[in-house]
Amino acid sequence: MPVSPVHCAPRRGLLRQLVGWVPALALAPAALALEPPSGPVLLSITGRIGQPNAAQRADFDLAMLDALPQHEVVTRTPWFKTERRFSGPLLRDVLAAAGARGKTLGAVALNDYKVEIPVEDTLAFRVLLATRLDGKTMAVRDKGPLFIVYPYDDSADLRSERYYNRSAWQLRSLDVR
Ligand SMILES: Nc1nc2c(c(=O)[nH]1)N[C@H]1C(S)=C(S)[C@@H](COP(=O)(O)O)O[C@H]1N2
Ligand SMILES: [Mo]
Repeated sequence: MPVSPVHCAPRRGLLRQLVGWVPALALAPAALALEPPSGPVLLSITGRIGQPNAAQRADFDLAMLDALPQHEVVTRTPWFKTERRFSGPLLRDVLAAAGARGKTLGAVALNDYKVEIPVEDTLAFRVLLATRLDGKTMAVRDKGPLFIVYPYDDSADLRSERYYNRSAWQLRSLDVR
């Protein structure tokens, strides 16, 4: 029996939703809706997010990032002569707080540097959304206030242009796609 397109339409919509969701890395949404920031917004997450706290986006101030579990990555980098200690939340936890569901992050920095970061990276590695360098917040002139840092000293693979390119300093926004 032929199925009319009218009958197919809603089913195709559902299927498209499932096809979109299942292979995408589903990051567990936070249990509660994200509170709005009270201080200056350092990071805006747009795109496929389930926990917005503003129109079409999840904004984070420093206090919100500090409220997430804190991690440290002590590593050499291409940017500094010596090993340095970066700290802040894991990028995966920031994405989870925004209820992000996607495969790719379109990162944009304050200097308009743009790069695409696979969400998979955030699950495979301890990718930090660094808020501090050696315990101190970073000024814009010191590549702050937010710096995406991979644990470069963990593997030779991470010490490559591929991952250095994805290490956006002066990060301002992430678009979840
Ligand atoms: N905000 C910002 N982040 C950035 C860049 C940039 O120009 N701006 N350059 C990227 C590239 S291409 C590399 S290899 C590394 C090192 O860049 P640098 O040599 O400009 O420090 O940082 C990455 N992160
Ligand atoms: Mo680069």
